[in-house]
Amino acid sequence: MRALVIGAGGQIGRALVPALLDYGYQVLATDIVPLDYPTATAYLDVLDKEGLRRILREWQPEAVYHLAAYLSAKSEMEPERGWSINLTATWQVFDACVEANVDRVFWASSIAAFGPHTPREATPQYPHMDPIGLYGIAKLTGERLAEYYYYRYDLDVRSLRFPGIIGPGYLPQGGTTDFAVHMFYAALHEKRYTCYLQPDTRLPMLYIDDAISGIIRLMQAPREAITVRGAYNIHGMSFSPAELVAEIQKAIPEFVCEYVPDFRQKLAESWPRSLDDSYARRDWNWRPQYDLPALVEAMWKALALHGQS
Ligand code: AKB
Repeated sequence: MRALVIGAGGQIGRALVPALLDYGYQVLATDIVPLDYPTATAYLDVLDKEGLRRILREWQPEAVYHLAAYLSAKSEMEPERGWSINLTATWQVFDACVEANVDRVFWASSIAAFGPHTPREATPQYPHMDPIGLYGIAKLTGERLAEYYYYRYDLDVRSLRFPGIIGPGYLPQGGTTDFAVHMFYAALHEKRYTCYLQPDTRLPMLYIDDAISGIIRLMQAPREAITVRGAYNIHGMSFSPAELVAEIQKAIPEFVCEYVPDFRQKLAESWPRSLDDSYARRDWNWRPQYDLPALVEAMWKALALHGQS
């Protein structure tokens, strides 16, 4: 199976490329940043439709993983660029994949596609969705577009509504859930952290290994099993900054966190606290492995391996 990964240098791509290689895929990893993987790599600006078409012609992948994104906070600061990367590029990827007869496409949606009138606890698969941030608006539109491409062009697009993703080895930038990764590094190095969300802001989160196994399971599922053509809800765990601080203090008691909320607070408060992921469980056997204590243990182990502690 030949796979093309677009946006391979980001938080998800860095974990997905090695996982696909382990599964025996032949992978071409692309990004605008230099990539260092034991596989073929190429420069690709996701907005360069001709470049994408050429890569699709030459590599002829069966599966495309489109991970290029401008996260929620960054999209508020650079709205035009955010819109282009999050929506125009997604549209172009779908279009180019139809032309190139790609068998399967994965792209990442987000919990940011929900809004203040969405039920925040056990958010259903098909609730009212009225995102207030530009990133979420683009993700919700992307979901509609994915379904449109499936019904109109028979493109087998699959997607997940990712919550915050926590993993070692990469400091995510430009998101609202980034604090959860940054806190680990700050606890190790500075023993203090200034959090831009209020202490009790509970959000859904996933350990990176669960995110990757979710993508792989979803993409390996038979076509007829996929009943959601927008994006699936998935849920792993929920926690607030204060709960994460308490968990980190079990290992580093001197760690202190102060709270100085900024514009990201409003985005976070419009997102779910937990999700009903029963469609994902039923359709392609979504089974996350990590709760908060397991995540924290995995992070300490992985950071020690990366020479961070
Ligand atoms: C963000 O915080 O912007 C992302 C997301 C929830 O999609 N992590």
